[in-house]
Amino acid sequence: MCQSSRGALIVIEGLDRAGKSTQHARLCQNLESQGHRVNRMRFPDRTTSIGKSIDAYLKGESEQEDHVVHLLFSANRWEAATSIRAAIEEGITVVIDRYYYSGIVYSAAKGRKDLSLQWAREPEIGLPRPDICLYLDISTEEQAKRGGFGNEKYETSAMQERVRELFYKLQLLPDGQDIQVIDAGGNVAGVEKDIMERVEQMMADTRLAEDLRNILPWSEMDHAPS
Ligand code: FDM
Ligand code: MG
Repeated sequence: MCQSSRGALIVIEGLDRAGKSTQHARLCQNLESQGHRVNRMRFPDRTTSIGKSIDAYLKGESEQEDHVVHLLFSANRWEAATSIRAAIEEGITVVIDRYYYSGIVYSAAKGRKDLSLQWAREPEIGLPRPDICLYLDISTEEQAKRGGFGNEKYETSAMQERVRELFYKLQLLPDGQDIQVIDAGGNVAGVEKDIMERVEQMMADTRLAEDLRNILPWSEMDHAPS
């Protein structure tokens, strides 16, 4: 099924409780059972020293200025960028749970004038650009039904509401051309099938014959609202 020798870069995004971890695991298994070599990743990667600072911040164990923590999240992707590219060049498909989309919207959701979506996106420019971003969409009601949030920094309904709005806004900006919205309100098997179909479609796409792209400034992207 894979049309080219390089691997694909696939991102799963969404609000907390959308089922990202479950679908991430299933997608990886499904790709492996089709014969793909797969690297599983997630951001933040809490195992590195930058990741440990992020972890302490999210757990409320340390304070960070908003721009500083934003740049730590970005640096946490940059420290993985070389290995992502190397894997993909080697023919391995990299499947990531959260990426720069979360990076942009969660920071901008703090609502600071000096931390806009645009500002938040700048440090991401030059990172490997996903071939597809599957955005797992659930309603506020469904999110509430799935049980309470945890105790981490951003797990409040006010923050989730702003994050939801900004994920929608991002879909209307040039990044939207990389995003496919998945209705994640249904049962796990149905969502899994929807995701697989879109990934197979993307892999059949000739884009995979080209080299992996980089994240570009908005001004250099086609504006194609999805
Ligand atoms: N998050 C995640 C960010 O604020 N910026 C980022 O760049 C990334 C990758 O961290 F609230 C937020 C999103 C979430 C929190 O993520 C921890 P996990 O997936 O729950 O570990
Ligand atoms: Mg979480």
